[in-house]
Amino acid sequence: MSGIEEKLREIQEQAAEEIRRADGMDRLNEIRVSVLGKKGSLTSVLKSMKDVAAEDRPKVGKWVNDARAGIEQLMEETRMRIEEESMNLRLRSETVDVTLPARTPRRGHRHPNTIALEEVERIFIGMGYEVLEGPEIEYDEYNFTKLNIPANHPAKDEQDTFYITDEILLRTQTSPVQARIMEQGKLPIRMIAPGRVFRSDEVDATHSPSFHQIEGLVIDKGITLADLKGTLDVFARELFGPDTKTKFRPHHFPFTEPSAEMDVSCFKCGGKGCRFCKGEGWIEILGCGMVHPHVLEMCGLDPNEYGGFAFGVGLERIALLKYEIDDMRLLYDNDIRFLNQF
Ligand code: 2U9
Repeated sequence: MSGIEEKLREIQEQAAEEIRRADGMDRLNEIRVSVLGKKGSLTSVLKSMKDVAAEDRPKVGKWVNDARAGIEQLMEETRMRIEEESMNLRLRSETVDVTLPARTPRRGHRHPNTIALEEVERIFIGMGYEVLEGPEIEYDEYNFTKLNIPANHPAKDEQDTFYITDEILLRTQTSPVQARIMEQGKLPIRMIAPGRVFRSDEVDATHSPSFHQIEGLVIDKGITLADLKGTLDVFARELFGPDTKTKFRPHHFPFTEPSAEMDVSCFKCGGKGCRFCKGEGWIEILGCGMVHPHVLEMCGLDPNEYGGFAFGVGLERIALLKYEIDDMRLLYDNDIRFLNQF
């Protein structure tokens, strides 16, 4: 009997020593199995109870239970110690120093086309215009017919494009947006329509099969050529500086009558003539005119009651001029060294 008591003390002492030295939960579980498991040292003592005299069993049983309770308590305390230590370790290693300066993200910036577009939009919004958009894939009817360019008209040749079917094409101008707005019949109209347009052109320094236009349209009662000139004069001064002068040269467009092209005095030399304006003193900027009565009719308006003016400007042309870029292809190359400059 005293042999059992001795054995139990030994098991308890050895277990306690091992538990104290345990450095993690895995080791602690190993000890648990080796002492309290099915083939564990304490369990084998329990199994040998059958050899103990019946009158001694309660006492021996109590020793075994006490030893077991002692080991279990020590294990529980150790488990808590290990978990606390590993939590402290994690807290220390995962500390975030909130006083460190943040990593600065690489900022992108606006493309010269976008800068120019937003500048033009700002000017017209300031004069009470709406900015409206429409589909890039259009009906031939809206892109050409309603704009006074019937089948076989020579202007259709100049504006050759990509046809999807006989009736559906990639728009060659943003004018169909205005035609659609006129048809809705909500008057007066004061709008600009920016967007991508397409032409069957070869790529060179001044041409691309896809470029952008900004067209404008004003429709109301009593609109005159003076309104057109005054509006575009303000636009030119806002865009190129307060000393900018404008010049209107007669021109022809199928959708306006009369029509004109507008030049601005060279903002480099002030009109004296320099390399930038090729010695002219003037730079061609846009086309414009009074909306053709036939176009008004085809878009559902009575030309005796309503009239207005329209204009169209190439966005890339504005960007090239304003930022003194000499090749349109640079705008589409996506070379970050080029784009970073604006
Ligand atoms: C409607 C009626 C009239 C839009 C206009 C121009 C003159 C023009 C060109 C400038 C250079 C296009 O980008 S470019 O190639 N545009 O000269 N556009 S008047 O006239 C309209 C539009 C819609 C219903």
